[in-house]
Amino acid sequence: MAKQARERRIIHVDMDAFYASVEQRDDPSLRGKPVIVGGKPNSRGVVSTASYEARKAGVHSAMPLAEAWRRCPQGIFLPVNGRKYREVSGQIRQIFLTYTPLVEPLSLDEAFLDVTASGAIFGPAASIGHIIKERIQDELGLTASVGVAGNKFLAKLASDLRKPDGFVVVPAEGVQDFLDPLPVERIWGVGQKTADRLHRLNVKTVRDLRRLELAHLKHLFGVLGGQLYELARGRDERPVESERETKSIGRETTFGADVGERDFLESVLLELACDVGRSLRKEKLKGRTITLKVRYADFHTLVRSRTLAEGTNLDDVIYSEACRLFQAIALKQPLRLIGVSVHQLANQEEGQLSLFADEREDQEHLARVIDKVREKYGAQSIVRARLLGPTDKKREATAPAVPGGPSQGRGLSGTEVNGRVQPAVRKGPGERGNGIPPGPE
Ligand code: TTP
Ligand code: MG
Repeated sequence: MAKQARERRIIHVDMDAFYASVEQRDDPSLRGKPVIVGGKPNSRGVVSTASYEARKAGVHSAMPLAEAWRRCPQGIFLPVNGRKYREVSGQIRQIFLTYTPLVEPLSLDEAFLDVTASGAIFGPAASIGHIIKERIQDELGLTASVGVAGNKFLAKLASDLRKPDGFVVVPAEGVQDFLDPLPVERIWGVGQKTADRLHRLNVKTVRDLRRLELAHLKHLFGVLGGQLYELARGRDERPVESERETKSIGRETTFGADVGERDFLESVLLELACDVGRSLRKEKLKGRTITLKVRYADFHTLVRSRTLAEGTNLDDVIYSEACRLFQAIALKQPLRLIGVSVHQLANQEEGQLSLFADEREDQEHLARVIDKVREKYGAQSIVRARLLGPTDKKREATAPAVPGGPSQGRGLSGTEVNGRVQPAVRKGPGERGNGIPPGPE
């Protein structure tokens, strides 16, 4: 096992303050300033990211915008421009693919690359990592932090170690020296609770952790104990999985003031469903499971799903299923958030078995035509009658998906396209970002 870990060469690339850096790149007047991406400071959403200048004031991702404003009143607050970040993400991906087809994106700004087989053409992994970093700087005007190591766990740790603009190589023979001084919190799966328990055992660093025997660790932490034992020795055999599938597409909205009227909420659902339908059609996908998420004023959150006989990407179907789920939910308190997502995705050509194929094809054709008109003349060019009411007046912000949320979101505001917002996917989505399934904490 250790042998295999030594043989592989893995690169982990993570862009620095990604959304904020793109904004600073595109508007030189923002450079060197505390930029906070997420929305207006007086809205109820959360910070997607903050430039390193704003981080000095204590602002960080997932912090309520109002709190960010308190901490950094001089901050420049910007909305989330998902389309732009996706575009840059695609350009970064193209650079990666020059060096290996084995690219596993974890989110818009982060990926693992397996370059084990690339050495003969492009040289050692460290050089490839270095060139990638330089190309991202030269061609895209952005900084990335890069880690190079024998497995995913170490490469990810390495890229994070000297952020921003970091470049850390963990040589095969230096793994233990690299790991030993690090605090145990750096190990995947060690959250606050586990760290506290380890600290009580006087285990503060990875070196301390290695003193605990496997049986003892398992006794203390169960499955996680076995994992800690391996990771403390730098062992991790997870392969780099290219073509990570999109697991869901969703939209959610956080209201400026809590909302209790069903009628209004249903019109919001319609808008969200239309948005989800459009994204599915754009990606040429259909999904079988429709999921509704609501969050009450007290933050209690409910998720309800329904699975259909066959996949859909039609706004009306998504909306009517979401409504059906919504009607079965008691509005015991007003809502602060509502969202719709579609899971169990497949290519839209697959599984066309319906008895009502003709009718469905007509609807799909109509949806495509409407998408085209909107693309050409703008989203408001065709609007459903139901949405012509005053539905917008209460909506203030669309909450940024927590990367790592229910699926792997793409980190869009209010959007999850997972596989990375496993509730805010995954990478909350399931703990966004580390590419490792959510640990026990
Ligand atoms: P990260 O890579 O976690 O953060 P970052 O690139 O902004 O900063 P750094 O890596 O230098 O620490 O996330 C990438 C993008 O994903 C980030 O720019 C914005 C988005 N994001 C959210 O929308 N919500 C979140 O809670 C987090 C953590 C990130
Ligand atoms: Mg980043």
